[in-house]
Amino acid sequence: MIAAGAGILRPAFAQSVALQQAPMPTPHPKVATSAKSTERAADFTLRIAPMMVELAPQVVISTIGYSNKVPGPLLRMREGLSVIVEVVNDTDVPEYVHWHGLLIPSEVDGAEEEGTPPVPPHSRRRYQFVAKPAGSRWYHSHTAAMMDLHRGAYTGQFGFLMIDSGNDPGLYDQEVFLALREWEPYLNTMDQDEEPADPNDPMPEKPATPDARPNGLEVGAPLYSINDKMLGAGEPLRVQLGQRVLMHLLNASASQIHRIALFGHHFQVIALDGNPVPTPQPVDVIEIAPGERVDAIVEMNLPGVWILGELRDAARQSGMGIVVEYANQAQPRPQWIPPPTAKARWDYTIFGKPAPHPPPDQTIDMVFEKVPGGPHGINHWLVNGKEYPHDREFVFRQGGRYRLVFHNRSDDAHPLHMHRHLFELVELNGKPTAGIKKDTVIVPAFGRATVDLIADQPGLTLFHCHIQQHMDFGFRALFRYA
Ligand SMILES: [Cu+2]
Repeated sequence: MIAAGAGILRPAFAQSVALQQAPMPTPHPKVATSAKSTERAADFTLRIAPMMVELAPQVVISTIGYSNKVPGPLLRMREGLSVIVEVVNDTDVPEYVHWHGLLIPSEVDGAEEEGTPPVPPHSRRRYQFVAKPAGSRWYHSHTAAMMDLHRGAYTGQFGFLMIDSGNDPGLYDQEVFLALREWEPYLNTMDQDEEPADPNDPMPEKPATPDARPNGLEVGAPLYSINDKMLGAGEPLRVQLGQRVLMHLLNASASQIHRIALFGHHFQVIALDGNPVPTPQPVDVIEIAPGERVDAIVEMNLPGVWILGELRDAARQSGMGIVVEYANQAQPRPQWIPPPTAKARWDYTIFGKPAPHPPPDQTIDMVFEKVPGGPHGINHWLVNGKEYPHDREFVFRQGGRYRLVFHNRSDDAHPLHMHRHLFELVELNGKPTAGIKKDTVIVPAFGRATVDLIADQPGLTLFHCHIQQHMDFGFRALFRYA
């Protein structure tokens, strides 16, 4: 279990606990009788199968998960080593497991668009790759869901994947893994996670005349959890005064951006998407979009019983939170006190550094637009005026430096993800920055983000919005190498 209480790992024991969590390789007859007699045993096995999740007493949902755990087993591996993950698919449909944030070939990346073979129904497939780069990665289903809200990212098929470099300074007393999730999705016309637009936002991509067409159906959810428990239903995160707690936050949601706070405590953000930031900074609120990870250290210096939770009351009261309990506290009820609004804005650029970027070899503009309420009443999405696949429109030359300019001409924020590559933030809504390496970036409503990328991973490369419905309905593009 990686439920908060059970998942608290002291650094000295982290490795051994992780090994327990990651099942030992299981020999399978098929493998043993394979023509390749030299084939080595898998380092990890994941079994995709239907399962039940008890989110709270008498709140039990049915989903598909990995090895009967939500999140799936923690896969902890050493940077630079070759690993084999054997995936057994005990369902009736083909599946893909995507290794999010890893720099690995298209054949094993886990995306149909890139040509990765599926894990066939009631069969198995081995993914073998070299674990890199170090940091907080994750794995999840990359199957299209379309109108089926029981497939792909709507299921419990997600888990943490940590790549250790061996030079982790370990300046913390506890390490916890917190995955944010919603459950039982349904279609509605509300966009649940949208904060009202800040009038101070520059909105450089806002059109002169607003789109008057009615919005289509979005994916909402009635239930939320951190890992597999709703707020108050799981073990609290038990801490002691003066401890430094390293939190690995992951937004494993299919549809919602989340904002998280813990009254009276600061999150010292040390890494974004698993990559150390040039300027670690304390913040009161962490904003995290589907696909993103934030690593932060929290110094426990305000004894009490607190709620680490979503800023939106509706989401928090429907489960998005976890109790943080200091030792020896008599206080019975966990307290939620929202952070001061003025401090609640999230800005990636504060974690960067001022530095010039080398000029790119080529600048690629990508314009994103919404077609409200298309077929099935679902919004469709255009990249440069077209839906997927953009055949041969985006071509990298190996070794080239590319500047991608994301123009978001829609009223939603989108977490844009590039497979198999890291990019460096250059500018966000006109604010320059450098040194922040990510694989997923939120482009605010009517906003603009610019990133630089070195094309050093030959092979088909999928780019998409990490909101499952947006990806399924057009918000995707395939990059190829010349
Ligand atoms: Cu999107």
